[in-house]
Amino acid sequence: MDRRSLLKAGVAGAAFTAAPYFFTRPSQAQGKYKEEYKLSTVVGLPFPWGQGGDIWAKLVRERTEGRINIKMYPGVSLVNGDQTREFTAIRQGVIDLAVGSTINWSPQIKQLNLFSLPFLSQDHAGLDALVQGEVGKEIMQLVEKNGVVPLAWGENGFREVTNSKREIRTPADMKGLKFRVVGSPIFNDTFTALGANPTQMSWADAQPALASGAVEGQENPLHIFTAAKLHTLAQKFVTRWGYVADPLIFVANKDVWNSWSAKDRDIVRQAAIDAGKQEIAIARKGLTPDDQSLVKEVAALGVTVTELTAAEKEAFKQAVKPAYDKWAQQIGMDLVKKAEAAVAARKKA
Ligand code: X2X
Repeated sequence: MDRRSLLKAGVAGAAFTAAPYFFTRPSQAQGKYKEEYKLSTVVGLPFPWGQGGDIWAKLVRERTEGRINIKMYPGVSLVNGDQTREFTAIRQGVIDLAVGSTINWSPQIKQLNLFSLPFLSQDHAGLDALVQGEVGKEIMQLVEKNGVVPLAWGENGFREVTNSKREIRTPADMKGLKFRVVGSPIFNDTFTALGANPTQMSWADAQPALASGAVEGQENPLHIFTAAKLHTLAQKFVTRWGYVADPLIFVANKDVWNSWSAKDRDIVRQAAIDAGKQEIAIARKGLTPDDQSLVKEVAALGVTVTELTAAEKEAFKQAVKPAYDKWAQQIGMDLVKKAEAAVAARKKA
């Protein structure tokens, strides 16, 4: 073959192999599986959240007999630690699968701020009433409408306020304290309403900022407190105000989802549901009325743990009302009213 015919054959070959790409895109074609699927989480194995991701990956590997191989990428490393970009990256296919917090995806889906309305969900029964009822269904539909396939619920947990300076028992105790808050502006508004001084930053940046004293406090579930050893980052005071609980959502990128057989989709969905249930149980361990072992564990670290009376909680609730009302409007009053009614009608344990 001379050069010219070689070239022709090459071009023809390229055109032939490229053709299916234009029609179906290899990553979307059913039956074409990747060697590895990337699963994003913010925190890893020592945390209930990371365990949820790990359980999901293991169940899928077992039940698909290795057809679907999931690798976990904690620290939101696929988006360089910027958790507020995670949802967009899932939609775009940079991330195949994720177990993500409603807080981190709320910049893209404003209704997810519902769970960050201060003092809305109140207790585990209230949170269950939200996610397992009409409200949860509507939220899942919104995730789907935003281009990502929702599969199951998990839970990060009730976010307790901690700091290095003093015991917090009243809103006045928060005055002037510098807090790291998560990446949704509702947290700025809530902490500002309490007279505190909030700064938004990623979880990755939060830890050095606490260590250096650049910020004095933060809010996160107690499992995050112990697993991240926040007492070693000067956090000596914890107040259990239970103002916000962030659910987690197990999701898949749409093209990845469509590339799997119906049978494998069923397996992945059911595995997410099973992993989510297990993860929620892990996230609540030591924080239920009959088992307060995690609270004791935190106290045993030399940390002052403050429990609030109903009246003391009410004072915080009143103080944050401007932030609640402002964000209720942004989220949509229909959804907020539904959520308030669901919580009010909850079955108390
Ligand atoms: O950044 C946080 O505080 C964390 C880990 O709880 C979330 O990702 C919402």
